[in-house]
Amino acid sequence: MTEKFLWFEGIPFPSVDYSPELLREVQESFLIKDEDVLLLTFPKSGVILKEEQREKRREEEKKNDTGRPSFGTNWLIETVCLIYSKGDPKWVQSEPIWDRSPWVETKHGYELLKEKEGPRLISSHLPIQLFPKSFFKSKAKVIYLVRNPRDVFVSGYFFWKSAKFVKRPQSLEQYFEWFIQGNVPFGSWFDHIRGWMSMRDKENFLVLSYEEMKWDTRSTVEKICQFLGKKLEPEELNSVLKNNSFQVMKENNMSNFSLLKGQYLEENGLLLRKGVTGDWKNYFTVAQAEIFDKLFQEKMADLPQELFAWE
Ligand code: PPS
Repeated sequence: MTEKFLWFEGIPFPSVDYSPELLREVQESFLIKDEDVLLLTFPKSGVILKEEQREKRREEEKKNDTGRPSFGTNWLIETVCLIYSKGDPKWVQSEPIWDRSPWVETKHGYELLKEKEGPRLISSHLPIQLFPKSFFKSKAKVIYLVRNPRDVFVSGYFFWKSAKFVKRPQSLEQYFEWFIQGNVPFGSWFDHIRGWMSMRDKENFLVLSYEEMKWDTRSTVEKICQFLGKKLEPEELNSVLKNNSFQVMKENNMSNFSLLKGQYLEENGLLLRKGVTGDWKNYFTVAQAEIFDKLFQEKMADLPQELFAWE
């Protein structure tokens, strides 16, 4: 394992399963088909939260303080797989998550996807400028998931420091510097979001958030079903909700990254760490919170602020 980054077009990538040649080939030659479904995120991410949704959330929290699950890339993949299997968990329990919805930018995923027949689920952390060019002429549906970047930062710190295929942060302070400079895997969170948000008004583009999913999982799954044109019976929907929960997914070896321990991850490496929103408050200093707020204002001021209503 090489604990460093692979730099491509000014962006740091993991050093294992990625190469400059492949990243270029994916961008120039990979063919996205109209029937594909693309699940896109900045790593460790989790929408658009309107006032009525916030109100609903407050009511929900009053009723139910049970720590319902919150959304990350892999939660989205698991959820879509369960929607495709109508809530039957056999598929998610028998095939690794990275084979069910392969990462197009990895060697493993790229090879698998080239061979896959029919409508494909495709995952990616690529920023928009490196995404396969064929997508921009296709009708493929995209679900783009966002999460409070402060929580993305904390989640990323704990994950990457246990990973054997990236330059590992030595401290939270160091990772904070890297994060605000965009020197973390897949680059700047701000640039990633700004790039992909330019697509937000297209009808084949659905923006969701980790926060929305946590506060109203059922409605969010229903929204995904509607977007994908999938109809679930009530008991099928209940089974999706049961099997995509934090606890069930944490115990599913096909989804919890335990298969990566040893070669790629330290024994203490966890994909499903806490699964909550607002954990950043346990880690940011007052000074860091101020620096982050200022940077957020500078970088995102021209985007509609209701896109980022996660507090
Ligand atoms: S990756 O490796 O970048 O693709 O990671 P990603 O899946 O985007 O993000 C990992 C965070 O998502 C949380 N997660 C979940 N939360 C709730 N429920 C479920 N089912 C779930 N699956 C993944 C995971 O716990 C990570 O967040 P933190 O804050 O670290 O717990």
